[in-house]
Formats: sequence, C-alpha cells, structure tokens
Amino acid sequence: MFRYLSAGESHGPALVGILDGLPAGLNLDVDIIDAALRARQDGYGRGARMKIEGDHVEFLAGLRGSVTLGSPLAVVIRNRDFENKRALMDPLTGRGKPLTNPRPGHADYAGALKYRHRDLRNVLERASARETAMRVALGAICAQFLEPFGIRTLGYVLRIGEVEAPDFEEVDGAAVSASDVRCPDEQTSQHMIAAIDAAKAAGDTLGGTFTVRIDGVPVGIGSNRQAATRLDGILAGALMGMQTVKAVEVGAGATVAAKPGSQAHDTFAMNEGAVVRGSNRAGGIEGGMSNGQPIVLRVSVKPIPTLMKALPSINLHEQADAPASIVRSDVCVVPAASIVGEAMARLAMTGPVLEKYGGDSMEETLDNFQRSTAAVAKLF
Ligand code: EPS
Repeated sequence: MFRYLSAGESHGPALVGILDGLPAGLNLDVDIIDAALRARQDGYGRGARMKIEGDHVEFLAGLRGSVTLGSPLAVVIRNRDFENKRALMDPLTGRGKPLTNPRPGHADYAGALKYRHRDLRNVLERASARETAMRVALGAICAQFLEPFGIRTLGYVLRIGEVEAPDFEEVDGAAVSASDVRCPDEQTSQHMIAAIDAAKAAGDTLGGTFTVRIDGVPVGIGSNRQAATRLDGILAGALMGMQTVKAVEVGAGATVAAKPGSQAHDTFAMNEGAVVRGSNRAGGIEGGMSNGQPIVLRVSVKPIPTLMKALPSINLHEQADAPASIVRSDVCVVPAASIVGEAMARLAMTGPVLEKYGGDSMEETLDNFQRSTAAVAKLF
C-alpha cells in the first residue's frame, strides 16, 4: 500500500515527511524537488515569511546513492524562522502570550474548542499552509516515479478574485513558469497582479481558481468497483484536503448540471484506425477510471482568512467582541496553491498507478506497464 504522512508546525524546527510504498530502483534528482519548493515560495502575493525561508529537502532514510531502496523514504525541510521563534516554539521549553481572537474562516476557533487549547497558536501552527512545503516535496518525488509512465502534471492559475483568464485549449508549461501568478496569459497576469496590489492596499485578501492538468495517463487507472477506488473521488479528496480549497470540479464540472445529455458527453469516432473523442467534458475520467484523455481538474480556493483590516470577531478569554488577531500573512496564495495542487495530484495518482501495475522494483513495475499496454493495443 502506498501512503504518506507529514508532521511539523509552521514555526517549529522542521517539517517531516514519510513516503511509504514506492518501488526500489527509482533514481531521484533532489534539484527537481528543490525547484518545485522554490516555485511554491515564489508566487506574487506571498508575505514576508517567504523572504526568510529557502526551502530545501534533506533525505534521512530510504535512499542510497540517490536511488530508492524500497524502504520508507523519510525527508526533512527545516524552518529557518524557528531560529527567530525559539522562545515561543521550542518543543521542550516554548511558551508565549496566548493568541485569543479567532480569525473568521480559519481553523482557530474550531481547533481551540476541539483540542481544548486556550492559546490559538497551538491550532494555527499546524493549520498553517507552511505544511504544504512538505506536500510539494513528496509530490515532486512522485512526479519522478510517474515520469517513466509518461504521466505529467501541470498546475496553472485561471482566476484571481474577479480577474479571469480566457479558457485554454493547450497550455505551455514555460508560459506558466514565466508568469509571476502562474497564469499562461500575459495580459491576464498583469491584471491579476494589479488586483493583488489593490487587495493589499485595502488590507484585504483574494482567492481564485486554478487548473491541474494530468497528461499521459494510460486508460484504466482507478476503478468503478467501490466508492473509495474511483479515480475522480481519489483526486478530488486529495485536492479538497488542501488548506483553503472550497471546490473541486472534474472536466466541465458543475456546468454539466445545466446541459442536456446531448451536450454533456464526449462522442466516440474512428480516425485512421485510432479511437478519437469529440471533446473532453468528462475531464479524462469516466466511471471512476482514466479514459486516456488528459485529466483536467478545476480547483477553487477561498481568500485567506488573515486580513490586515481585521474582520469582526471575539476575544475568547474576555468573552467580548474584538477584531480578529492580525498576524503576518500572505495577500493571495492562488499561484502557490496551483503548485500544491500539482503535488496533491501526483501523490493521489501514485497509489492507483502502483495498484494497476504493481511491483517491488521500478524494473518490475515498468515491465508490467509495458506488457499491459501491449495487450490492450491488441484487444480489438
Ligand atoms: C500562514 C502565514 C504565513 C505564511 C505561511 C502560511 O506565515 P507566517 O505566519 O510565518 O508569516 O507565510 O506560509 C508559509 C510559511 C509557507 O511556507 O507557505 C498561515 O497562517 O497559514
């Protein structure tokens, strides 16, 4: 069984990750992981914390000579800001003045009551999106596992606040990376940056929408057998499991609800001996299984709940009205979220790919893949 776990507080000593179930014999390039970590830190609209951190992954277990051993991988990303927060966050001696005013939209309030914490810091430290750095590192490991199967994932931004990009048929990864907001349309990127600047000046924050596109997925990943084995459910669950995400759509998503069946599906036809589809409204998944078309997911995130112009709230200790706590934060995390979304999709795809092709070594898993692909090509 493939699985992963992360641990770590935002201002604690480090983030820790474990990835269990990858085959032996996979060559890992640490530079690819660090490049993904840098991309997550870079998006326009990030706050001052990103100037402190320089995320880098260190391997503690499961790797020898840059090749996986088949044993669990253990990785660490250190939090540089811990040095500034040692008195507050030291695992043995940390203490400080409690945070008392929950931010509407944040984990603060529910977490305080759930865990019986009188200091909201004990909730926000784990709720913080700092933890997504580890997901990106683990996702970049999975990207390298998926690569030999031809599976590639790209996240890009479609909307920030009220600024929306035109729909993209084809997306160029280089154009995405070249944009400070990871939107492949240059003019829309400029409008998005202006919207972020305006929100910042107003003490406000902005949400938005990003696409995660997975190309090269062979037919038949995931299954229709059970609710928990459906690929759309697995991917949507992974993406909803990100901080700030409020909606995930597959393909045409919610828009099909208003369409008649004649305009909601993807017709079949033969073209020079090959099966072709008239469109990709299903977003690459039919009956909970990949159908050979690109998998297209659209993910919407809320504006982050830490506003410099604080929302009305309460002081839990005084049981009185008081503005929400103001802490250092970002204005817009949508570009960063698109990188985290890429990572979550890679993590979510790895289990079902391993279930389909199996194997304890990369060699064995790729043999199974090649045999399966050849057999399917001769089926009809
Ligand atoms: C976050 C608040 C900010 C963000 C942080 C998420 O951190 P700080 O409280 O240290 O200023 O920078 O994001 C990250 C640290 C990161 O690596 O993404 C929050 O409250 O969620």
